[in-house]
Amino acid sequence: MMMTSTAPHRPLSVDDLRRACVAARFGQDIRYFESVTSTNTVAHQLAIEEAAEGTVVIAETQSLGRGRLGRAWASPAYRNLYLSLVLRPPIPIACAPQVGLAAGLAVAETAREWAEAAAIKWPNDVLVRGRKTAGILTEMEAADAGVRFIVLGIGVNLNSAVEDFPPELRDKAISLCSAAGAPVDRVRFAARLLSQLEQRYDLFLREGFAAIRPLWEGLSCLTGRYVQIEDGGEQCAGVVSGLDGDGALRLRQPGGQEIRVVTGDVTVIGGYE
Ligand code: BT5
Repeated sequence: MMMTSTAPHRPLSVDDLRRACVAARFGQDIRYFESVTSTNTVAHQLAIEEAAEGTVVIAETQSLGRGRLGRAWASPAYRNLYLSLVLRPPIPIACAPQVGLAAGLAVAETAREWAEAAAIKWPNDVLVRGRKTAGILTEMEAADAGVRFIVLGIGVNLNSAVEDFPPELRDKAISLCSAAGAPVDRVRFAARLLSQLEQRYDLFLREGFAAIRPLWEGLSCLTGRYVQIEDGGEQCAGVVSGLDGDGALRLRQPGGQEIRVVTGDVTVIGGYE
């Protein structure tokens, strides 16, 4: 049964989610809201007020859900997951993007439990058949040379029907429900996601990005593809050869030389077929 936009609004049972997270660090403290501007804004404020690592903010909808560079994140109510997590990794600032990559791995791994075709698009989108099902926004607060805290914002389209998205996203976005052909239990998904995030974050802290990298590359949908990258008005193109040791994307340019890309938006030339 496919859900449509006329399906009844059913709030997420936060008590069930708390019970599912009882033995874990992530989700020990869950703050649940009907509506916020952005779960990242709420989590950022909590982090400033010394909220513990693993504190989670979840909202049923966001009036100002955001992506990178001030872009908007469409947040239809009661269908999906809009979640932010407070992290306090004892790492230098330069390693902060690796936390986002480790989180992207966890989101993709969780999504694959519902839709096997889910894959990661660098830096940390999750796509199913070339359409975006999840996005991650990593916002960091620095203290001297280190990280004071990171707010990891994760949006996952779980039960949105095509018509729940704004028109300009209808051929670019997809929910796991549409991909898998069955509604997704939001509490079960959120509990699995928090558990997987904790596992991959702990692996990263214990063994470094070297332990995340091969797992991440195994789920990448870009390796071997010809891509164009746009970063603040600058462009480059080449065939993706993989991830560098620090999480930068490696590109082989038409002339043969390899370059590293640290930030930017990737477009696959010729699509994903
Ligand atoms: C991202 O940015 O993909 C990061 C999105 C993070 C959203 C979460 S929700 C919980 C937390 N609170 C927040 O306020 N944010 C985080 P970026 O790579 O810049 O991609 C943004 C682009 O994705 C937009 O410009 C649209 O093209 C597309 N988009 C917007 N909403 C979408 C949706 N629901 N599903 C798929 N694509 C979407």
